[in-house]
Amino acid sequence: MSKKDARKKSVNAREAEDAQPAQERGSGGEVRQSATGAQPVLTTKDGMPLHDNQNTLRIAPRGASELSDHVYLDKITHFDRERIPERVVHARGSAAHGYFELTESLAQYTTARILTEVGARTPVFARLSTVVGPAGSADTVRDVRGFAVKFYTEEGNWDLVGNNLPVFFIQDAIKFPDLVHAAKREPDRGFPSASSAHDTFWDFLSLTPEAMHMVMWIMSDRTLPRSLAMMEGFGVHTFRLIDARGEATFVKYHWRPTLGTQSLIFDEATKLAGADPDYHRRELRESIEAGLYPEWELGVQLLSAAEAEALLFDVLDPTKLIPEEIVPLQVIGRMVLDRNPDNFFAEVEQAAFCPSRIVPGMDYSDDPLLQGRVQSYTDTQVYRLGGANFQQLPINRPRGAVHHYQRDGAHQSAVPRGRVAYEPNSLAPDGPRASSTAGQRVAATPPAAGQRGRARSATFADHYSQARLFYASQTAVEQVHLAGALVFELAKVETPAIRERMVGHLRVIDETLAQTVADGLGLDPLPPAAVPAVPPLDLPPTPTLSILARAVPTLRARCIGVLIADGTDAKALDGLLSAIEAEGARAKVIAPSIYGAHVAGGPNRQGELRTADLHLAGAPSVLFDAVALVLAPLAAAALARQAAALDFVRDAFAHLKAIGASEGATALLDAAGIERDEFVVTLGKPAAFLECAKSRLWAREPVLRPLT
Ligand code: HDE
Repeated sequence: MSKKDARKKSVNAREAEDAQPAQERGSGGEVRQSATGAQPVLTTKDGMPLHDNQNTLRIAPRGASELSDHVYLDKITHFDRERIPERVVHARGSAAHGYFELTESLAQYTTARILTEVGARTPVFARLSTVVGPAGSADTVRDVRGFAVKFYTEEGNWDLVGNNLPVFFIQDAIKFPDLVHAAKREPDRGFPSASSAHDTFWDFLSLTPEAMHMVMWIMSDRTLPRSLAMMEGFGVHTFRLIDARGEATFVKYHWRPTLGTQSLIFDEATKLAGADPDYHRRELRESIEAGLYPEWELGVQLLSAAEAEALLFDVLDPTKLIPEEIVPLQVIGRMVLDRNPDNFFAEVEQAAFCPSRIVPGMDYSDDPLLQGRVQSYTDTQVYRLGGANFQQLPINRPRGAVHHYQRDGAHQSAVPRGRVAYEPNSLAPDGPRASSTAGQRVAATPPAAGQRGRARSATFADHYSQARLFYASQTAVEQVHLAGALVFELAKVETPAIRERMVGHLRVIDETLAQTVADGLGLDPLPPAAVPAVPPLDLPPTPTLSILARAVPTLRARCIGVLIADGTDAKALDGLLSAIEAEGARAKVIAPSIYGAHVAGGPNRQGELRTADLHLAGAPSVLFDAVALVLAPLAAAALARQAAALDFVRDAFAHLKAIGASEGATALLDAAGIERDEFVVTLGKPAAFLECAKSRLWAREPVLRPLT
């Protein structure tokens, strides 16, 4: 089929689709559709069937509109109220339904059925978000990611509302509004929209030593996840599990992706934000549609109060983690996301996560940040979702029974029966009552000792030891990235004193890091080191904090961009596509035309048209984990003059990706100035290319992106 025929065919198909409902023309020539009988009749919100959805009621065809047009009013007054306030933080998120399956029982520690019934599957809804940017901002900006999971258990909903980093910026909830105001758009100018690289953020951090551990995490590659399905999740705080005797065990939660943790390179992430601002959201949706279900293991760290007491750090301090070498991680279950939302607003926007939501057998700890969160989330939902009945929305509704005496309020959609709306009562002997056996009980812990007051525990005072631990646990490549991120961010800060205060903190964390950042900024001499409240410790590094130390090369759920053009060898193309599929990866075929390219030597006939998934101009190589150029010499020579093709190859090289090239592609590689290294592989044997495509060639980086 020629390109012209293909185009004609698809236009005809579109017309056929359009023609589904019966069509007629209105007096202005506009298309009016009416139900054929097979379709439901369009109605107002009150259910009144409509005969015209295109024209307002007018006193004459050219006269004024009538205010009594209730059909118009029904439509427009609803439209005027379509938006609700976006979340004050974590405004941009993507979500999916799925299930949690318990594989190991924690019956020794808790009565919670979700953590004791091995094999039981509990429905979940998980929302993964950025923190700082507004709802319409790009997915791949440098930011912490929210990791919120709602478990619809039989004993009520349990919300585990975590992040993709195990620690937080601050130790006390009262500082949260300041942190967020500092990170968000500056109030006088309304920018930057989704970026931490500005004065107010670093001003606040530079005056907040407790944030230094988190600063190391946010400047690491963790804040540039390659995919939502390739990031870890953490409950951050220490929670409690409660056993049948009411005794408590401390617990920390940790999600580990089965696809491995992988990050983008900063330049790649920045270009992706323009190439596809919905990169993560689109991939989540498409992978679930394709049956590649994102999956995580749930691990727990368990410790008694006595074990917690013996640790070097306070378990109530959310700026600290417990290394897995000290308290091992036990895997107890898995979460699989296997269903996309049907409606983004009704489900993703209206989902209300609240850390206050726990089930019997669980309790909070006295972590002062967690205590503040328990209040804040319910409060924000009442405001954001317009009233006290937000738990009745389908996405928030518990799956088990709900019986209480709370009544009325905006958007009440239940119809409670009877005259009794109070307790105790004698008029409703069958009414709900609290249960000493089934009900949630708090941990029987001794009261905390000390004087009442606005105070911070002395056990929270060490702000640098774990920052040092994190930095020391990174591979050399990751340390360079971290220093580069600090240089980038601090170079965007306009106030020299802020930069200098930050470098002063870095000096306490690692002198070499501080010097590298100072060199990168051109800051000489080094500013004085910050003065820590307590002397920092040198803790043994742990590979569990590094991404690259534990990276397992894989192609699972990765995506390879395959560039073809007229004359591409069909056999080579087919061989490559099946090899990619066999590795569990996805391939996207890119061509200079969206209708595809005429390949050579195809099984059917010469010149067969192979369709493309993407147009070259709209498919920069940042969208892919590796690229293949399956090109004939003539096509390669033509592409060698086109910016989109040159950028495609140059960016793939600069982002340390494997480039598979057919012999015919030489002209394009040469024009792009590609040095032939071990990750520029001939496509004669796709296996060799695919082996490289499982990771990045870090050795390329020092020359391409020197830090100073
Ligand atoms: Fe949140 N946070 N937060 N937060 N947070 C919100 O709740 C808040 C904190 C987290 O996908 C808000 O519904 C306070 C830590 C996630 O809908 C708000 C404090 C962690 C989400 C709120 C914190 C988180 C939120 C905004 C300090 C990781 C998105 C809208 C005491 C453990 C949930 C909303 C979703 C959202 C308050 C700190 C994670 C305002 C007061 C620490 C994943 O209630």
